[in-house]
Amino acid sequence: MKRWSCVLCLLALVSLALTGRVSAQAVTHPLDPLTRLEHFTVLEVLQQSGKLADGSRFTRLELKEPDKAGVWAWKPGLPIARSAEVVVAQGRSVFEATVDVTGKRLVSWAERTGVQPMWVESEYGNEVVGKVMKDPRFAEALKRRGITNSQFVTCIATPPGNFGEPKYAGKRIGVLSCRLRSGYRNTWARRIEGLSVVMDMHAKEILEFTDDEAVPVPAGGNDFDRAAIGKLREFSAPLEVRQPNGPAFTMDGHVITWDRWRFHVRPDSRVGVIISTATWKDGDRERPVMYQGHLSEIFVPYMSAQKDWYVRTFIDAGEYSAGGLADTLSPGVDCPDYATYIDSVVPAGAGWPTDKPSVVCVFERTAGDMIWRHGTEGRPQRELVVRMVAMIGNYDYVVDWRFLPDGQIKVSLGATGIVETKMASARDARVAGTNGPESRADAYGRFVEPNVVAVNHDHYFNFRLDMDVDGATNRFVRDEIVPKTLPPGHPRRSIWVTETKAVSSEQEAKLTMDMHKPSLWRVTGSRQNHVGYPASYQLMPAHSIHTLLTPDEMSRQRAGFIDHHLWVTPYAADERYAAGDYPTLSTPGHGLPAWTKANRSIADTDLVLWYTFGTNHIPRTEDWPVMPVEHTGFQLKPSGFFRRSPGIDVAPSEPKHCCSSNPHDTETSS
Ligand SMILES: [Cu+2]
Repeated sequence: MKRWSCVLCLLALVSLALTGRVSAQAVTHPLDPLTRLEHFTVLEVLQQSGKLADGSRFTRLELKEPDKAGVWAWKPGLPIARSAEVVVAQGRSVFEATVDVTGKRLVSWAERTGVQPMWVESEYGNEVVGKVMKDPRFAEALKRRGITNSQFVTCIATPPGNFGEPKYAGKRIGVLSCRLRSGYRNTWARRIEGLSVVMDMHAKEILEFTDDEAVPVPAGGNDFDRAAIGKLREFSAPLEVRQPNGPAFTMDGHVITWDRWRFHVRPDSRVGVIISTATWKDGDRERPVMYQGHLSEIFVPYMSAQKDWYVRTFIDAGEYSAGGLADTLSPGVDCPDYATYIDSVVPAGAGWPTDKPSVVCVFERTAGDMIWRHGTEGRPQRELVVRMVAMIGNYDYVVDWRFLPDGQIKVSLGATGIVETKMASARDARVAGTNGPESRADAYGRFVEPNVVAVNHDHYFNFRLDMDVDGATNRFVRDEIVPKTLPPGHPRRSIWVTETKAVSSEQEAKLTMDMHKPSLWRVTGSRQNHVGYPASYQLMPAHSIHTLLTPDEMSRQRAGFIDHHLWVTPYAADERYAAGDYPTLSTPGHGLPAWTKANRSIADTDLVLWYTFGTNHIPRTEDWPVMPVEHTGFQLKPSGFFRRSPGIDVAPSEPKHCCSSNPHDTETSS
């Protein structure tokens, strides 16, 4: 029996090595994503229940996670019960359903009132968009801009947020965004500017049509593909990272084991990728660190007051991820060519399972750094990366979960893609010698071309971190770093000391970084280390910002999670998205602000950290026409979790090309 299972293991490994790909075909863990077959089972159950109507739109069809305690207790070989959570929009109504996939039956079907479903792909080009494009006012607007053929124009409808205008209350409002597509691949700098059209996506009516200033579309030429760039510069020698014996991690279904780490990876249509049951093997014990971690929400408000621009306050993950937040990754571009890929299945608008290949890649890397060194002793750094890239309109977000041999988990978030640009009017245009050194538009963005302004904006990200440090019962503590003055006569006047404070309620745990009042944020478990400290993990922020939008700004209220860098809540299975389940055209206060109103206790319980970080993006000419990846992020760092430096026993690497510092010496050294 044992021998057979080993043979199967080997076959699985060989097939992984040959294909470098994991597809959701077999269920081997309770958190595995729904397979294509299971997806069909859900559709069949819903169809047979008679709940579906013509034109039902699916905005979610995913695994409904089993009970958390059951997942921790689960062992290979034990039965796995499968369920699905489904959100279906029918006309103006939203229904939430739970389907028992194993038992093939509908468990629940309930209408969720007062919310709007996620924007689905078919709405971008909804027939009301076609209606606008056939409207004589549209032809006139194009004509004013010197465009005689609307065939060369592409328009989409997107949700404009919610600014509390009573006439739009409860309506499914879309605003038009058009670009000239003739001649160039990159149409982002070819916006039809000054045209503001509001549409009712359900009634298929044009509610408002304003054509302000007819700003000409720039002649173009912002392509960045190889053909457009011309001669490419090459480095004089190749640089390769190779893994001739394959990766040092194993993938058993969706469970990855690497070094001391073991965790589960699951693609998810809304948040891209979910890391679950992360444990560290400490001797014979598998010590839990984190039950689950994932991106929870994104908020990108633009800083232009102009009529067709102020609506740009995107709550991206919750508004736009219906087709799957994660984009397909390209080997050699998005991930090293030796990476392993994970495929996903996402529901198309009509619910049909759609394969989305290679949405997550897993690979090891080394950048020539060290885990530690002293004198001639040291150990090479190496890390395991789980990557997904979300492409949302013009922007691409690279989300890396990085596992290190010293017990750290780092999350890097890289923003790249194309900055959103506004076509500058004649008054605004930066034409040398005509408008002086500063133009009116400079306050709202930076010129990247004489007629093109890249508009200022923020990027905020919220991550949900369900920490389980040595088990589910945890405590959140702050180590405040406070100055201490010393008594008269002491040669030193002051030092600083730490004061550790347990934080016991949700209100107390709404924290904002302040360089003048620094503190460490830690989650402690019930286990004590050899010197009596509770084993803990620290959430360590990196660079971030705090919002400058005023509290009465409705877009800020709709993305209320940006009010604090950190929120801590008691675990609740249905609290997953920082701006609430339905941020599309939402009213203020959903998600974290609503949940924490009850001021629940977070003392000695199962707790969840919600970390918000962000950047003010003042675009540079170097961000144009395509932006080099800008990284930010955070880390989860062991603190008192290990009795000594956890990277101490990593084996040193054997130098392969010893002692040759001169490239001309290679002959003698090899
Ligand atoms: Cu940006």
